[in-house]
Amino acid sequence: MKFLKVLCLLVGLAMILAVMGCGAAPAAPAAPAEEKPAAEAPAKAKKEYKDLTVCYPQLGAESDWRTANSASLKETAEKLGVKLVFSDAQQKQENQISAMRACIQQGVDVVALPPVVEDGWDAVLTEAKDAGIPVIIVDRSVSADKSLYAAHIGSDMVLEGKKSGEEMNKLLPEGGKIIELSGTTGSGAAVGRAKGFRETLAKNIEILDSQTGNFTTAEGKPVMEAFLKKYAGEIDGAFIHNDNMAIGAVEAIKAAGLKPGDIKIVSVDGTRGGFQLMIDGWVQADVECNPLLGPQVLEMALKLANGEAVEPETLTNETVYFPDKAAELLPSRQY
Ligand code: GYE
Repeated sequence: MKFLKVLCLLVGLAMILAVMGCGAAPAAPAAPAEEKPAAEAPAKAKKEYKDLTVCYPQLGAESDWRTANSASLKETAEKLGVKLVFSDAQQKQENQISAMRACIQQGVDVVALPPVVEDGWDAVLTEAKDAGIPVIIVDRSVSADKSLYAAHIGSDMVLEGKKSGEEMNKLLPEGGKIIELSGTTGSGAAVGRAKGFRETLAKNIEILDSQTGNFTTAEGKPVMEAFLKKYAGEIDGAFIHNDNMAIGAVEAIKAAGLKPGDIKIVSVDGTRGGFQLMIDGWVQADVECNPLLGPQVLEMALKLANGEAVEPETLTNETVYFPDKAAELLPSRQY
């Protein structure tokens, strides 16, 4: 049976070839490509920045960090001549997913995704992979399997949390009670910072409460107000996951009649706003988180578009800033 099928196929093929041969233009010379040795075949042209379309479905505009991050991508793309497909998901994962799907449909070369939360990316990452579009995870992490994306570029959020814990220990050497104003629930930044913080926090420091302020000044303020009411006179320190929430929290602390230093604050990002809070005495340590990722992301995007190998994990080098140098450094801060 099998033999018969194969035979039929071969006969069919022979007939097709015969018909093609008869129909061909009589004097047509054999295609030159056929005679060329394989080595001389023209190599596929390497893409340059000007040929590159990169999708950046930004997660939102919740903070000064985010504004600086968006600006870094846009400015770098403009400078290099890369076409950037930019959108703002307003901190909603479903918006980011739709934006990414539109980019896949459009056939962009690379997607660079700053994920608002860690979970729930498997489906769309698989769609990108099936479409042959490499994805760079930028800034926060995802929980999806590493085979679904090409690389991650961003900060070590757990390390930032650890540094924050160490600073809190130094600020409260006798121990004390603190509250945590956390970032967006389920985001790699909030999860990592909370984890690292708890790993280094001294045993004599108690975390009274932890609530999210969604990384915004507007939401940080009422959360701090509620803490101040609930734990009146009890709060020695505050770990605040970003400078924008710290700005809101300080407004609440001021309104409650407290003075700079009454509540020791460790914040994260190192934005100009955070530096100003240090200058004014409200924040005692600001753990740097660098948003200026545009150059690294677009350099990697070009490599990926050309099928080159890239580092699977690129972590940003970061420091901790203190009030003593804040006034001197503020003018040179880029965000
Ligand atoms: O710390 C915060 C922003 O994911 C590292 O998101 C980022 C964080 C940053 O809203 O300000």
